[in-house]
Amino acid sequence: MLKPRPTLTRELVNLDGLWRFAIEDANVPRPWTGALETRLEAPVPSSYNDLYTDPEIRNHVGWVWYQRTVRVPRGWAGERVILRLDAATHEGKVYVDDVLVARHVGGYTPFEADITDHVSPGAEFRLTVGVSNELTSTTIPPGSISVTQDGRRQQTYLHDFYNYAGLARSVWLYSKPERHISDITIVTGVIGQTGVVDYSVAASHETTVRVRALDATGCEVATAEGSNGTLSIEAVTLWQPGAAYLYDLVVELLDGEEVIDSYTEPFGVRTVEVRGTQFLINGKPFYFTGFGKHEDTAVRGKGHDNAYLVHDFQLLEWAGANSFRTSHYPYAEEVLEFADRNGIVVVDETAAVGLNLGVQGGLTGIGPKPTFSPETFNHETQAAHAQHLRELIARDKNHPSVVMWSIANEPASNEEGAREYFEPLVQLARELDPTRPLTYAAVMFATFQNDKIADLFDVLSINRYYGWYVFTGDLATAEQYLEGDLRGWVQAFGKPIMMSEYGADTMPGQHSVWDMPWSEEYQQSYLDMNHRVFDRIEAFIGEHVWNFADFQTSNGIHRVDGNRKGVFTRDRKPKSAAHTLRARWTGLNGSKPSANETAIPDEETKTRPVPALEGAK
Ligand code: GCB
Repeated sequence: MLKPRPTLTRELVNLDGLWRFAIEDANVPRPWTGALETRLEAPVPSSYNDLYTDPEIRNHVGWVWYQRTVRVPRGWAGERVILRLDAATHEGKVYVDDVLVARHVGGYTPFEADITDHVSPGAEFRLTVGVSNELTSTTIPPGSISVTQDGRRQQTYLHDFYNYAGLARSVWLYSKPERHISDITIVTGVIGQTGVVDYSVAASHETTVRVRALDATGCEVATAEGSNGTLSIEAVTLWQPGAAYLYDLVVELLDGEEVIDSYTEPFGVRTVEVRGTQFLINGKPFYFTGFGKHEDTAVRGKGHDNAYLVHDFQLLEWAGANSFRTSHYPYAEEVLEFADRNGIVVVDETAAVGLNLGVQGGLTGIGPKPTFSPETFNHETQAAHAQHLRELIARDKNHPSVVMWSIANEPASNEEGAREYFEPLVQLARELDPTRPLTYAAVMFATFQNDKIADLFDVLSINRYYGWYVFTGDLATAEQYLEGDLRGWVQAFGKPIMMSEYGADTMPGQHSVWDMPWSEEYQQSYLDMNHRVFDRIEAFIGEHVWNFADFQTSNGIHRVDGNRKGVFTRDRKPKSAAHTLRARWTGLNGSKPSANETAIPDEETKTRPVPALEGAK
């Protein structure tokens, strides 16, 4: 799906700003038919949850309504007029005056409506958007809704981060010609010094397609005709981690010599490959350093904010991080474009977090019901998951920064039914994008002995909290178990392995000379312990600390105003651990620390179950 951009033939109006806002009111059954009766306004983009002091709004489960008037530019006669919402979390309904023009399920991917037949150039219309925050057993991510004794609806879910909702990304109105480009796919390769750029263009009508590749200075370096083809760029400058270089693909639809539509898609020339136990970018082994992140800031929740975008990337660079995972949902497109321009590598994840009833069983990992069954997560859930995968890949396929898809976070990959659930999704992802490796982040209960899906994937991504949730405060024992665990995976599957989560909650200002959980020193020692183990494992390809910054969660006795595993506070102040990481990562400079195999534990350490997890399926 093309991001709206102003071009020679397309114009773009940004609809961000303050919109009228109200939560659904049973007395106003059709709020889109007139002016929304409210004294509230909500900023777009922003989650709405933390804006107001009224708990009824924060705790509301169901639809909320946004409204504004929009004037269609008078010069758009004869053009198609399109409304584009970058996201409506988790479901959106869009009305132009009284007419429903779009409905979309899935909170983190864009959708559009062609509203040409409902509006007139030069005239205003009433734009009303309904957004629902409901999560059920057939949504991704999943959740469930219950009713309290006094009749209030309550939302619960199986993921840690707060269920922020609303219009957290931009809304656009744009024009495009009647005969237009509808999609572009770019896949790059390298032969010697030559960049090989396979492109394919989808268009609304059959007509001549011309493509031109421009280098970063705007000079034409290759050109071709036809809706599919290959461009060769001599003496190509590669897109490299830490050294981004972008070309532009200018795609034109022609009628004779007349350009009837034009669209420019930036791209980078790079290759990605898993070979043996290595992850190669441009044929060179790549070692991931960085974080699992969240889109999360005070007041605006998941609202996209360019100031935080720029600052977060500054902090990534400061810490020597070369990558991050979009845990646990697709991030705003601005984030990926910024990663493209700044040479930061991205593991791009779907919103499939919480497909695991085992987490309700606490550390036993035995949930009240099986995760995959007709009554729990079933074919309908899987169909929703497939749709999320399609929309993610359709949106992000041309970003050079994206080097791998993560299909899910911590699914119950150890339970019966996991293989039947995931195998078709893996197949779908490979059909949609044969070029990028696939992974999923494995939960603690999924071990190399009981996991049922790891062989389907290219990279093993492991979430582990030895020294935090288990062996709390005992880093010596944690170290042995971690090492046994990682070596077990490597031996069982022979694939590259990375740590997709490891971390310890930390209160800034809490200090101790002992191994005291929650202290800044403990977070540092915990990370050091993990790093010692990583550096002893040959097949190890990367480390993503959980989390970049503290973030808001649902209420719970494990959380103090949110999850405090951030290496930075929620307002981006470094905890001591930030300096620990900076010292290590700036020293590594993107390459793997030399493996030190001397401390291989005996066979027994690999297979000994973690006492706290004993009984886990
Ligand atoms: C996990 C989850 C992540 C949580 C984290 C934690 O395994 O993937 O979403 O926030 O643990 O801190 O408990």
